[in-house]
Amino acid sequence: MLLRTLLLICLAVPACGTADNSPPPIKLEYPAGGPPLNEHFSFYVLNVDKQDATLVDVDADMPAHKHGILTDPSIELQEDGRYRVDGMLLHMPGDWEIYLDLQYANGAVHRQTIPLILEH
Ligand SMILES: [Cu+2]
Repeated sequence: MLLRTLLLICLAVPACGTADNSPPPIKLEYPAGGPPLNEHFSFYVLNVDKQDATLVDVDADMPAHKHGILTDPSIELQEDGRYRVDGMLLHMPGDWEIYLDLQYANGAVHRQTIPLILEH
């Protein structure tokens, strides 16, 4: 919930993130038109490299329904520093959470949760 609050604040304040030396936040680049319903798709994860981290796993759940996804997405680092995630499949509409597991230089893995509402 704290992360969601911070994201909303950052969206509302144009200069957010420039007042200190913190790296730019992780961003997701979905296909044009947004993530499709019940179709395999790929997306990109941006700014992982700017945090001196490595993307080691991607997963997703619908917490309200207590279930996850039916695929095991693969991750590929691109030459431009973005990560391409293939094999994502969100099989029903509603409130999803995308999970990004980032490993930092000290070996610690931290999970970032990105909310996603999939329309009918
Ligand atoms: Cu569900």
